[in-house]
Amino acid sequence: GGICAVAAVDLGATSGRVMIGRVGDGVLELEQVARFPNGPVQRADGWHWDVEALWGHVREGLAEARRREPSIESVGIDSWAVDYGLLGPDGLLAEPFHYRDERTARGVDAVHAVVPFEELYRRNGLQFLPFNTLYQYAADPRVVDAEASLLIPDLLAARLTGRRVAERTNASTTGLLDVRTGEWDLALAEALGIPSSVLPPLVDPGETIGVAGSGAPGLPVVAVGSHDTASAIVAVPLSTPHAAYISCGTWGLVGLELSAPIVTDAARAANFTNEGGVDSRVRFLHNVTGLWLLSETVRAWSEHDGVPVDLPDLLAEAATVSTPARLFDADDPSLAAPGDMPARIAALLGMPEPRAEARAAFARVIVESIADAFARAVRTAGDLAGREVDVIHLVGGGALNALLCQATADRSGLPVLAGPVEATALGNVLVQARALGCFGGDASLDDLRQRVADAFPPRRFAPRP
Ligand code: LFR
Repeated sequence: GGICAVAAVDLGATSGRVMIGRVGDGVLELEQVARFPNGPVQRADGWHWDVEALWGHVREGLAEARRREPSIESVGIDSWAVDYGLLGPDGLLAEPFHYRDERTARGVDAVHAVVPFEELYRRNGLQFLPFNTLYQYAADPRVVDAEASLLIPDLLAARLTGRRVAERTNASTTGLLDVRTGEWDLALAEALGIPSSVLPPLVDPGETIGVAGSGAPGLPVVAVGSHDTASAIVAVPLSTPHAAYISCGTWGLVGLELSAPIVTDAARAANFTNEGGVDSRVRFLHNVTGLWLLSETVRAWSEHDGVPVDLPDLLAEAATVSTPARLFDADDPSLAAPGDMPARIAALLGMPEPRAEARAAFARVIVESIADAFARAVRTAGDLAGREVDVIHLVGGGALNALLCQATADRSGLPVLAGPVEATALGNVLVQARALGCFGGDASLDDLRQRVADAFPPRRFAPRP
């Protein structure tokens, strides 16, 4: 058969990229066309995303992708979750906030005063994260003036196509979807003072959102798992029915794929979430603070030194020091906001900030602390779901970090199968390709994952005693 080509836009919290995906018989390939930095930008009223810059990069990336591969048939967009842009008649009412902006704390109190967390959890099935969209709305007076609120991938899709929709996997992270029906919980929205008119019609991965005008003229925009984690889980080459996954980038999303949500008291107490997956699967997982701890630490040291500190070099050196005796809780809320990361970690460890010669040992403590939190979350997921987990698949940028993969195997006592690194972009590509009919007939998630396993055999880390 022939080869299908699609374009995937994948925006992460620290970088974004545009890729060409090629899919056919025995073929699954990515070609990176553009890669650009992303991150929080500080404005007078707090941390924001520079969505205009992102939009510029996306447009240029798509144009370049089509120059290189004129047969591209569609485009799919994914990004981090929860953040939104409010739209009025002339476009954005304001620059979108970054979920790490502290204003959300006010929203938490306001929401819980109306609907206690226990009840929220029963309704939306989400772990408590202070930046879940419903808390952000409660801290954002402009939501009542908006015509619509669109999550980041939907915002870009609307710029391309003119259509305002809410892709369902990402919508599940707002806190306003009913965990049982997957539909907007309009009664909850009303109780919280969020006009139902701002909540756009829901679409599922695989549906065509519309055809792009300027930006990518004539190209259909296909909904994918527009929550980056939903796309990543599509491309986890799950090797056993009892496999756990860790999607490790800025965050480490640790959990299981289920066919029905778990909203028990125990799941709530363990702060496990039931996010919506592609093909109506449930992403039962816990957010562990992931590579953010390393990237923010390296950023602080680079600023301090006035020259960039190289992360791969640092990790290579960290691998040579002995396993630290003391760890910190990677989930500690004090580590969420940008800035000052080495100082905050040192405070948790009850020690002074490391001098230059102790940086590798400090990086080792960070890696081991992340691995420890990963291992605990895998255990908890298995306990809550009544599954004997037998292997961990670690995908995303973290799969490049051999020290982290080995430490996760050692601390969990389970084999870690690392890769693919570009799981999110692959999941995006595969869902588009399936929608285009490139697989001739219907392909199940198992079929898609088999293609990933064939094209990107994972690297195995066996647990050491
Ligand atoms: C990962 C991710 C997580 C979400 C966090 C904030 O990139 O999408 O799944 O909890 O970012 O949106």
